[in-house]
Amino acid sequence: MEVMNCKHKMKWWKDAKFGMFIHWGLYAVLKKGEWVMYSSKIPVHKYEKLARKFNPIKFDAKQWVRIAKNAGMKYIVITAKHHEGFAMFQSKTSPYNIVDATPFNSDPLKELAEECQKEGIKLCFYYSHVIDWHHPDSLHDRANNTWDYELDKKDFYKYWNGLAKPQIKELLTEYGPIGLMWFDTAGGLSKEDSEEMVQLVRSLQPDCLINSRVSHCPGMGDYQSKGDNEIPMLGQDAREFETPMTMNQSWGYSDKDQVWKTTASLLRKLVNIVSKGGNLLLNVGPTPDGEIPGQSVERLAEIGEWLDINGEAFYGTSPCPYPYELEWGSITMKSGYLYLHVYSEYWPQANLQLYGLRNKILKAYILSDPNKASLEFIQTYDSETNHYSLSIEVPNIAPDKNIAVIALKIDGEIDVDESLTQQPSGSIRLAAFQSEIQPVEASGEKSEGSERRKTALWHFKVVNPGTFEVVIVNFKKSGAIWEEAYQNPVVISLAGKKIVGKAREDVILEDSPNCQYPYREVHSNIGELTINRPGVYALELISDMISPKPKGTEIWQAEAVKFRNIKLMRKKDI
Ligand code: H79
Repeated sequence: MEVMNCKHKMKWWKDAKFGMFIHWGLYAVLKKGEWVMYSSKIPVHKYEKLARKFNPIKFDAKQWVRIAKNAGMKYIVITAKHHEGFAMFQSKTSPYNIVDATPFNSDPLKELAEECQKEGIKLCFYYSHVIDWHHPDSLHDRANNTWDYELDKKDFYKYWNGLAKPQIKELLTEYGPIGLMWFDTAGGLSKEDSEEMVQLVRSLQPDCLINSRVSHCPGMGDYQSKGDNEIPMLGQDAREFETPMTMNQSWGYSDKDQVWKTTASLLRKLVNIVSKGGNLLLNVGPTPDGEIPGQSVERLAEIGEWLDINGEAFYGTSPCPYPYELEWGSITMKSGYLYLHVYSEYWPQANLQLYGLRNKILKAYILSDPNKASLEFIQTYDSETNHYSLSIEVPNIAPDKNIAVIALKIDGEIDVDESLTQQPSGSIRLAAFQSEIQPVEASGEKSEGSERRKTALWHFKVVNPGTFEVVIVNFKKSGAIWEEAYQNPVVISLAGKKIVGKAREDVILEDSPNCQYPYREVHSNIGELTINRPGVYALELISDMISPKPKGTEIWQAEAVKFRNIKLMRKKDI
């Protein structure tokens, strides 16, 4: 019963796919993002004075909700209280709130609640339940206000019972039905206290969802919040997930930060996340006047235009049925349909090829074509290699400047070859999390002084043999030192051959659909390997950078360099 109930209440969120995150608080006045109080160690008595300057007369709930709705977003998560401790709602628990402490003298969350209700958008609240730099007793495991308060004088439960819990109660009783409570940075919170918070939310609004960041203990809440700006690999998460993401590099309004992702880049990330079974919670940071920045509004409108045309391949879809990411884009599906989202830069000259689809195709067409004109296609099967192949004839020019969707009407339930298979272009992608990991000794290779050194093993199917360039893909955090991560050469063995190479920063991708600030995608060319005939092969990697799956949520983005996958790029015939 409990399980069914749980599935049912997740449905709106599962189908929604796309939500708006809003970071708005007193910090907007200083225009330096939401961490400014901490980074500049601003004393409480001084920071409190910002409230007198906070008068967002241009705030218009109707307009905000319209911007979200036109973008194709189905829910809004707004910061009711961020780490600064200021309540952006009328709170009886503390006068440090937007109604009692500012000249604005009005409750924006009330207005948003009414407008969202009218427009069919789910309103959700972010609440910083552990970090609170204003309250003398809040206690986090690392980010505390130590310039005003002494850590050893703190009585955490004074904060927990005196502010956090009562404010949660206000938020869940005064604003109608709330879709989701979004918690953040639970560092140091005990399992019992996290569970108490979960129970409190459940007791007040049983249908309200809770994100996993309510606790640092793995598996809590209703779905997995990925790390800030983290996009997982296809199949990596056993639970439903959501990526919170910025459009520039900041959450709260910042006048300095003008590093905006393009609409094309945002759309690729959106489709990529949805094809992996996740949701995107895309952030805007309104100005101190109460306006969503124009750069955000423009991009959101363009995303909305794309979704107006291609929404069928997006809302209510299931993730890609393959165990590997496609090189030309992403796949989503619905009963009876497979949708191929082809990024315009990978639009093929004549034919789009897909391996491993066993279903008979009844019709192929471009989703944006109002006539749904049929595209020609050929399906083949090679019994010797047990290999299915599909080739679709497509127009020479991509029918969409961002992402063109090819709809495939299929016969029966989706049925694909789920083995790791080489892709039609010849390349092979092996994701870090898909490998079997062993201590290095097991492979007979001597450890070279690094405790972290491990062996990873993959098995995969090769259809077109040849000579391959071996590339290791990593994400590197801005400011990280590469050599500290890769202290030793990597060793790769395949088909009886072995290469030993130093992983270097050979190619840095400025814009990857999987990676963004504060990380960049780095490719390292290790060397060449030849595979002589089709078949199933094993590849073994020995490296310092192989780690078992991370537990819990990576809010702090602790890893300087993350090993992501190995790519074998087919260069020539044998
Ligand atoms: O609300 C947004 C962030 O403020 C919050 N999560 C998203 C959704 C968040 N809380 N903690 N963190 C993010 C990680 C903090 C990283 C930090 Fe820093 C590194 C804090 C201090 C050093 C970044 C760099 C912020 C200040 C300097």
